[in-house]
Amino acid sequence: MNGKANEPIPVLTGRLISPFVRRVAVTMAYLNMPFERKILSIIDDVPEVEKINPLGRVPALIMSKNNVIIDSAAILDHYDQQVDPELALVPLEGTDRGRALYLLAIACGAIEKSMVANGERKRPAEKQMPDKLARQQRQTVQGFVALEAELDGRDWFMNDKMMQPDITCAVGVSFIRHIFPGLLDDKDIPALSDLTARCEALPAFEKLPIG
Ligand SMILES: N[C@@H](CCC(=O)N[C@@H](CS)C(=O)NCC(=O)O)C(=O)O
Repeated sequence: MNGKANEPIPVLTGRLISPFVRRVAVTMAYLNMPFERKILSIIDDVPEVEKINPLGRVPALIMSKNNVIIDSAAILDHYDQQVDPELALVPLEGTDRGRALYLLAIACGAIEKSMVANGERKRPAEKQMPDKLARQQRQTVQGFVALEAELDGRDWFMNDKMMQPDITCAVGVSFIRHIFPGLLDDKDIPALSDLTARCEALPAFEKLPIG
C-alpha cells in the first residue's frame, strides 16, 4: 500500500532497456511517485506480458487487479493529471501543450524507427534489406537532428526547465547510442548531447539505468 487511501502501489512492467518503460520509470522517480517493478521481457515472458496487455507490449502500469494503464503516453498523462498543474511535465492546456506534444511525437517516432531498424538488422543474412535499414536509421537521425534545431542551443526545450520532451529525448538518445553506437554523433546534436548528459546525471536517471 502507498499510504494514500489504502491504494496499492502501482507496478510498472518491462525492462529498462525499453526507452518507453524507462521514460515512465524515470518520470515517476522524478515526481516521487511510488512504484514497484515487474521485470518482464517482451521476448522471454510473452504469455505474461500478453496477459497484462493484449498487445503484448511494455510498459503497462498495473494500478489494481482491474485497472491497468497501457502505453507510456497514457501512463505519463495519468501522473500529469495528479500533480499540481504547474508541475505537469506536459502542460495540460494552451499552446505549450501543443508544442510539447509536437516535440514528443518527433522524439517517440524517432525512437520507434530505431527499434524497427534494430529488428531489421537482426534478420538472417539472406533476408537482409540494407536499403530499408539505411532508411530507418536515417529517419532516426533526422528526427533527432530536427529536435536539435528545436532546442536551438538552449538548456531545455520549454520554459527553462526539464519537462517531458527533455526526459524522453534524453532517454531516447541514450537508448539509440546503446543499440547503435556512433549513429547519433555529438557533432550533429551538440545541445541534445549536453541535455542528455545533464539528465543522465540526475538521481532519477542514475538510479534507473538502461538494462
Ligand atoms: N506506444 C507504446 C510503444 C511501446 C513499445 O513499442 N514497447 C516495445 C518495447 S520498447 C514492445 O513492447 N514491443 C513488443 C511488441 O511490440 O511486440 C508506448 O509508448 O508505450
